[in-house]
Amino acid sequence: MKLSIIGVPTYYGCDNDGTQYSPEKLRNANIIKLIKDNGEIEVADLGDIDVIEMMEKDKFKNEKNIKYFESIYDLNLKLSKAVDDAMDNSDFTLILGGDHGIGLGSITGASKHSQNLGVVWIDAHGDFNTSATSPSKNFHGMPLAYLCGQGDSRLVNLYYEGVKIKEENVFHIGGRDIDEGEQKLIDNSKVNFYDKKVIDKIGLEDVVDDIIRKCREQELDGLHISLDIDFMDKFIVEGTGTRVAGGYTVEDTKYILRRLMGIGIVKSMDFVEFNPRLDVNDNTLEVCKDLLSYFGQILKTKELVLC
Ligand SMILES: [Mn+2]
Repeated sequence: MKLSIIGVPTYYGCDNDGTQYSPEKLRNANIIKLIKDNGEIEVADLGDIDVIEMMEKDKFKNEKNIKYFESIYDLNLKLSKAVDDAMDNSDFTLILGGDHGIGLGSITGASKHSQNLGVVWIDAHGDFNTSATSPSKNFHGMPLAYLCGQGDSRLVNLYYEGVKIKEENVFHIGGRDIDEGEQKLIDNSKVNFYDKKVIDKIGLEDVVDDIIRKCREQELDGLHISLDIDFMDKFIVEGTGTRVAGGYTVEDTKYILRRLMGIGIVKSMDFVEFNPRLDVNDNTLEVCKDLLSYFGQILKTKELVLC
């Protein structure tokens, strides 16, 4: 098993200083060693994407509807290529954000490695705004819509011409803070949307069962997991910028990862929105370490009989 790791030190998509320190903080906390554990995984740390720095006063300079547009466009283009190349040379690629705006580049790169890619977006927020519906104009609330072909054609056609992911191949889990215009876009889409109401009603187990069944029915040959740590409850993850009550536990998150990775088509994953500057006593760092170490254990388990 060969694992590639790419860091994306940016906060431009959330406009909340601190997420750019996440890759460094995680590396310094020895997450590569934690993932490797007994050495069965060969890890290639490919370093960080080079992010163009922008001044705060220039954030709306050339695009009034998306903050820090130039840097966001550039880093996602570089990330698309980096993930595409990494996936050529490894079995699994892990992308460490940064804010969730990096999902555009990581999934664009991953989309080159499947005929029919699925995406599981684990998040308290929809991330399905376009620049027209977004109240904040922060790009981290938008990447999923652009990946599905909505909004500004410069971002939709990033890296290569065309829509990157079919709406019906998107599985969103954990939504509980959705903007009004965004909800309309979701309702009018074919995205599979398992929000808090659905999860409370049928439970996480049935949600994951449903996703796995659809992966088979729709004959997906690749699955990308995009994990925003704000999926977890606000009291569990102090070190993230947009915390929402009524969230889920570390065990819930591990359960989803274990089940999904068990079906054998997951080849890439984002780990985003950890903000070391907001963390209290490294509590959230410990949560991240626990999750990434668990992720390493799943990677090492060759034969999973979990579905
Ligand atoms: Mn998100």
